[in-house]
Amino acid sequence: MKSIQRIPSSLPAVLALAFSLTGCARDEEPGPPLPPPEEAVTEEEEENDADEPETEEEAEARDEDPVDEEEEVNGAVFEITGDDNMRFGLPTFEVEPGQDVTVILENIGSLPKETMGHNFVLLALGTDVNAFATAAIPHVDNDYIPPDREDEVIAATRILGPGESEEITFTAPEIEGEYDYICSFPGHPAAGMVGVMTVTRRSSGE
Ligand SMILES: [Cu+2]
Repeated sequence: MKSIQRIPSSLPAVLALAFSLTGCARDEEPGPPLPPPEEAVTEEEEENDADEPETEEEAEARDEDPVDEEEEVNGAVFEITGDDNMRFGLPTFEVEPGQDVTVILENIGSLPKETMGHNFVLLALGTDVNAFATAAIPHVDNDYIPPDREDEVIAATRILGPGESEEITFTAPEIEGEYDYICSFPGHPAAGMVGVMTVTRRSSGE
């Protein structure tokens, strides 16, 4: 029998040679030329600074002005997501009495509408959320709004499937308070797909 010698007995010598070569290379190579590290400076910051200075008038108008000015009240937009975890992306928001409010609901989930659809249903003050949610269960054909309780709905979207969105506009109630909103898809309110819209007069100083 012949034994086959696979490993050169000179392995240590090879390693030593490699090592010494590396050492040589390190010492003698000048290294690749580095690209100039400049260039990445943004120009946006400067423009912001230019816009920044606020006139005294503007500052005063913002800080003071305790009087209710209708013009300031209008035009609030809220983007609310719904997801496969049965959560609203915006669990609370605040509006002023009589304000024009736009809500854009977007279903950012991927599960099918039939099993994980979402809507946004804003309920009148004092609505029994659990009772409403229970009553909604059989009404898939009405976007899970119980027809006999539509008077308890201030505003609502339809049920949205994945990737769908809907924008609704309504006038905030005149009465201050905390208004519940829910996704009335069966099981979702109980799972936590609820939120609160607070109606309050922000500008009342004290
Ligand atoms: Cu839902």
